[in-house]
Amino acid sequence: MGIITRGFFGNRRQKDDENAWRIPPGQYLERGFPVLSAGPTPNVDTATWTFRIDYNGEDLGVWDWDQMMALPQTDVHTDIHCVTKWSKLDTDWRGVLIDDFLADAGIDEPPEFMMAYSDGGYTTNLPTADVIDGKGMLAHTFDGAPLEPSHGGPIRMVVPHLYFWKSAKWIRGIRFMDADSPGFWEAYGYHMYGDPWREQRYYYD
Ligand SMILES: Nc1nc2c(c(=O)[nH]1)N[C@H]1C(S)=C(S)[C@@H](COP(=O)(O)O)O[C@H]1N2
Ligand SMILES: [Mo]
Repeated sequence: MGIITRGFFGNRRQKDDENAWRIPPGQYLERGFPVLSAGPTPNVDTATWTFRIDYNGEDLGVWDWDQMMALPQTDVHTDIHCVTKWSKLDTDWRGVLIDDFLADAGIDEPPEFMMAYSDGGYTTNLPTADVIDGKGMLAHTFDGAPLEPSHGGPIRMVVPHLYFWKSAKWIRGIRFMDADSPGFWEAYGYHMYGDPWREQRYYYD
């Protein structure tokens, strides 16, 4: 019993060392999946859910659940990093790339900035370049199962190369803007961009 236990933890430690290069500065390896929400979990019904892309209030595209599911579906295997210092390795997401929404709407040259907004009022700002070319998606499936409501189900944004607060849960739309503008946490002093590899946690980082 004692030998089996030691061997088991020994292997885990070795794997942790091999993966150390994947953990950005100031982060620790988390095996669970913490929930971080600024408010209560909204009850989002896929029967009435829509995803909207607009530019200064003018609609460029609107999809209901079935139309979203009819778009190309993409699997993404990636690491995620929360500003509260946990990193989780090897997460698996399935959903629709932002590229595929833009292609479906015929948007060739999107404006430079965007605000993602959610049921419940959460917002977060991103440069459009950081969600296109395969870098951002809407995910409805996590580790092969429907995304849990507490983690943003039925559908959330996932932009894994930035701190996870940029990955809006319960996403309802993205609004294109010509100039950058702070979202919810950014207005409270979080960084406007949020690159975990440069530790851009707070406004002046
Ligand atoms: N709508 C919404 N999206 C959100 C949040 C939130 O409070 N509301 N929290 C953000 C933060 S700070 C983080 S770290 C991640 C947490 O996602 P998780 O709860 O699935 O770990 O979601 C982000 N997206
Ligand atoms: Mo966070």
